[in-house]
Amino acid sequence: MNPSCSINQTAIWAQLHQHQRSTRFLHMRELFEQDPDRFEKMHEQLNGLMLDYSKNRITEDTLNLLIELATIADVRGWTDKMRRGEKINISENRAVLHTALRLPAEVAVYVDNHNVVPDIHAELERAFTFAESVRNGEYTGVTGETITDIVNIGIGGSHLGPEMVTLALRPFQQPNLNVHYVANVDGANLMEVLNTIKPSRSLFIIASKSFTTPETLLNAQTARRWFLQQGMTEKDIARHFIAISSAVSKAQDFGIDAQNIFAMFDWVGGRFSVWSTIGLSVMCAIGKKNFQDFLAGGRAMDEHFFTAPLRHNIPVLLSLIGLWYHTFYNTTSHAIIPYDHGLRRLAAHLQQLDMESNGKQVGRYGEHLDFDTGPVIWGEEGVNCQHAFFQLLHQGPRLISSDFIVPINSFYHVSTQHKMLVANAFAQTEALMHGKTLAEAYAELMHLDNKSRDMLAPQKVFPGNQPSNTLLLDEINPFNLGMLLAMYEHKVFVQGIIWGINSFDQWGVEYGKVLAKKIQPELGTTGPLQHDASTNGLIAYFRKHHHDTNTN
Ligand code: G6Q
Repeated sequence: MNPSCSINQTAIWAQLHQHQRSTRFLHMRELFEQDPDRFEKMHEQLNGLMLDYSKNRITEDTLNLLIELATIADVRGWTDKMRRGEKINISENRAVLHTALRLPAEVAVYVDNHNVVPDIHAELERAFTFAESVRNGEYTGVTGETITDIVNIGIGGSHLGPEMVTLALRPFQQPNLNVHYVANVDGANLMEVLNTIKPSRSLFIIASKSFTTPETLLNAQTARRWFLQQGMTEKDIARHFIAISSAVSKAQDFGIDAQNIFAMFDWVGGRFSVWSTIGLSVMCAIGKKNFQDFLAGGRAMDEHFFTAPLRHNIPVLLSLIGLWYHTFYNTTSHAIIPYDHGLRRLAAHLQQLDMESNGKQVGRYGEHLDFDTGPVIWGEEGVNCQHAFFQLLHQGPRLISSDFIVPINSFYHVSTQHKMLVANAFAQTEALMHGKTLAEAYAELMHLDNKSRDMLAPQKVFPGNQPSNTLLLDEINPFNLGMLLAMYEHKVFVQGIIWGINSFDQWGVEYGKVLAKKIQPELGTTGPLQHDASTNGLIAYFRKHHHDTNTN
């Protein structure tokens, strides 16, 4: 497609709008009744992962049109550019190479004529060696005690991915090693961790690609001060504080020993960085072999994404179906519902991955995009959410798509509970799709008098036709989790390509940061304020009522 031609000016775009108008009253119930093979035709499998996308408001024609859209948007061409290391993050003039992080050592990928794969492996090996020495007790604190607590201080991409993966892979975790995550600059986050750990047995990982993120640096300084207040010395810091960063000299300025700084690369965005040394806390938790399996899972999904035909390509299908709703049905949100306690932070990770990547209304060349793009991603673990927001999904007025993520086996020997969990997941997707008609509701209320039936029956109607994808995983293990995360990365990428968005920058995060820098000193002074009346009022109210408890 010619860069000057926006995707919404193409004929296929108009055809999709027309197709939506002509199919929007189709009920999925009918689609299933008409075609008993619908599941057979609309599911895909890759290793231990199976995607059932049959419960969507789509027909074979819809898929054909969407695939044509992907072809016209040159999804294949952009994918090749990404994997070859071309600088597709145009606004920051950077390559986008999270897929290279998952490559075997013998493959070469060049950025500015330099093969980056040996660098990746050298740094990963350093991190693995370090993690193993912590795990096997060789790396001790200054007193010779083993490390029992790892505190990862980082935010955004330097937090969400590692925390989510660590929680998800708890059954693979070393039992005598606790991994804590501190992201929020709200002191409660840090203090709640510090109150439970012993400095001589703790290792702080300062995870910051830029090493300039104010929240992370302040938390790191507070942790360091606490460490010294507990009777440790400046000299001990080198043993108990390490860093992951692409700004090595800044980490050194902070006081971190050069040999304890693990490098990150310019061409990995924070939200894609869990596969890199940013995953050091995960490596400490689950060990080298498991982390390598996690990378292998990501690589298996990459291979599938790069080579499978679009019609059978799992990330592409998810992407196109999502885009069908967001752009052509104008839906605003998409729910992520993992039926797995370990995946309870998955929605938070995907929120960042998706919303920071595609929450944009300006295209990669600076043009305004005159159509709906990135959805609001939200979600919660099942079954808990059934007792909370599912009411709105079943009977609310909005079309909301969801992904149900369900492991077939649990690591805990709780088969009875697990079957109840899975039954609930399947039941929800069935109910959301099928719904209940007024006639069916009346039929269920035969025992009541007419007046009560007239009052109750409409309230018991479920419109149904609410779409969902179901992803079944054999179990949540490192390999399958790697496939799952890489799948979502590619899903987001494909949508960004079709919408014409640069999914790899995040200018929207900057403005608030600049204003916070201005407001922070104003909170502690009495000088004049020059914001809008609301912001002035809030600052003045804070000044009046805040009790300064600073011990800095
Ligand atoms: C992610 C974003 C952002 C980033 C954090 C932390 O893609 O870039 O969430 O990860 O702002 O940045 P640092 O790692 O540089 O501290």
